[in-house]
Amino acid sequence: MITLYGFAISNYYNKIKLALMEKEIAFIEEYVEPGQDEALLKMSPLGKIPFIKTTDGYLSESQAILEYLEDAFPAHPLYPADAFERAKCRELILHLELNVELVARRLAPEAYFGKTVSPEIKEEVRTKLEVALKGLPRLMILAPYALGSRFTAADVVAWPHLQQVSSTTQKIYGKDLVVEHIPGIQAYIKTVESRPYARQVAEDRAAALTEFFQKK
Ligand SMILES: N[C@@H](CCC(=O)N[C@@H](CS)C(=O)NCC(=O)O)C(=O)O
Repeated sequence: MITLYGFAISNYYNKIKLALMEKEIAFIEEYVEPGQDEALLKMSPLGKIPFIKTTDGYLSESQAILEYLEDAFPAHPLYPADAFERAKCRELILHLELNVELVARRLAPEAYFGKTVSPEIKEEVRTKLEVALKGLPRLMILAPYALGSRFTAADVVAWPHLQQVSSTTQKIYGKDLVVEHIPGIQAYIKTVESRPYARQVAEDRAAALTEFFQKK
């Protein structure tokens, strides 16, 4: 049995939760906030979430986790069988995480945590994000899924991250840069959410977000 640690407002947590569900792997969730507590650092070296517990030990970094799940539980594959298609799947995932999600994440302190991000950083992020988002339609097929007719690991990553970036850019720039630069993205999000497991993850996220903003 896998234990998934973290919380449901995290897009990285929801990436792994959706992968576990789509692959029909038995798991339990344990609520953990990121931090620098010694006990936490033994399980997740930088104190980040998500991380998982397996029969062999703890594992952090969502992409390492996703690929571990694919290797250890080959049923219900999330990666294409063909080597080049698998590489295209990884290419899109890297682009989404390195050039889009991580760039937009610099706005999170102001968007979600009541802090201020300087106008210079907002401008720099906007320029980088627009270049990265304009590249996505060159990689995403969106017919109906990210890479074509099959639901793959690329969807497990694109769905939570693009929603997060949409929400962040609406809060900081007053407009959704994802919708602006990726034609068809709203229909795509709806298609993913027509899948029962994605719907479940979305419902859990909405409940966690309500609780998070009530606490603030
Ligand atoms: N590269 C990491 C990113 C995970 C991440 O940034 N998680 C956030 C929550 S969404 C976190 O733990 N932040 C606390 C921190 O950065 O110290 C992964 O793919 O798992």
